[in-house]
Amino acid sequence: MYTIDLRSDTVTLPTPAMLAAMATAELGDDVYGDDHTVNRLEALAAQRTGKEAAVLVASGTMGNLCSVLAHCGRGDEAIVGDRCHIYNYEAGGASALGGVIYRSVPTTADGELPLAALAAAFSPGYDAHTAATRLICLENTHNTCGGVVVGLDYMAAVRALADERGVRVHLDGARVFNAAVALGVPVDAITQYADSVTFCLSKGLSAPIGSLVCGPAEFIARVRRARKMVGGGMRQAGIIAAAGIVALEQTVERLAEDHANARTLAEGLASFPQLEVDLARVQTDIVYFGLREGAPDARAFIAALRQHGVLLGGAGRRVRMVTHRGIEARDIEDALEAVAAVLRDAA
Ligand code: TLP
Repeated sequence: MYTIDLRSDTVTLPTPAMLAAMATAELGDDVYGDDHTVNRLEALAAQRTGKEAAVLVASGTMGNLCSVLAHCGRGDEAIVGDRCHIYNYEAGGASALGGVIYRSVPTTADGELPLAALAAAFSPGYDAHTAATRLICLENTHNTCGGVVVGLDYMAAVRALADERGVRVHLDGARVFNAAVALGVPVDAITQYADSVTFCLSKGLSAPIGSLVCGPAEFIARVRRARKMVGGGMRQAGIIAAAGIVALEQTVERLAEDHANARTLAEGLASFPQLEVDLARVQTDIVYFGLREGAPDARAFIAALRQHGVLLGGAGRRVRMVTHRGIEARDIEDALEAVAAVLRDAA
């Protein structure tokens, strides 16, 4: 039985062009700044995101951690959305390692932190009781809101608020290229509103490992120090960077196929009365859906679909399917047939 792996776009394998580039990459010791392939990738990432500099890190989590550590000192506050990845799924890194306080504000279904809630979350700054607010973290696309694209007008409004209050904006752009493709804009049209951005090479862009943090040069120097502190100074990292360059040069436009497949998948899922799909929020490669009464709970649903060779994630009564380069239109049809069979058996 062949497997249709819809757990995440992180399961993508490197393309043949990536493997070829890795095999012939010019390498050096990157901690000395000698790996020209890493240097080329960092320059390309900075250029694409419209930032002065960039640094390669092992993962999105490491990129966000080092960014927050570079923006905030011990006892400083970072405002985060209550549904964001940094706050929920990164092991509280900046609190644990940097003494940074996360102040969470509610997240709308569109992945936004309401401006009034953001403004109210700032500490007054003049009071000896309060920690100083230094940073706002946004996420685009917003994963747990369904991979929704956070709009440019909203990003601009947050930028304006941050400037008015003298704080920085960090964008968790793990899937910011999905947002750019969905909006039909170059990625710097989004990243221009953030001081710093982390994006991932190892999700829909199909590279095996790696994320980039991009921002002002003096900030990136602090990120490099934080990266070293958490053990992320890599040596002949050009092996990874070579695949990353191919990812940026060859796989960005392809994300539109993942979005189209996700849409077909979501529309198919929406035809089952036992499933609850918010089609308006299926905008990129992620499809979250609810399991209504009459459907099994997530654990049973996931186990039953596994018997049909379909893998997905989720908990409680909410599950997630993600499309990616390993998924073709035919796989979507087969996955929908498997879902139909599982729901029939459960009835
Ligand atoms: N997300 C993973 C899981 O951790 C949930 C996934 O499969 O979606 N920011 C966002 C918005 C993310 O979705 C992720 C990964 C990260 C950061 C962390 O990236 P990695 O896994 O490279 O540390």
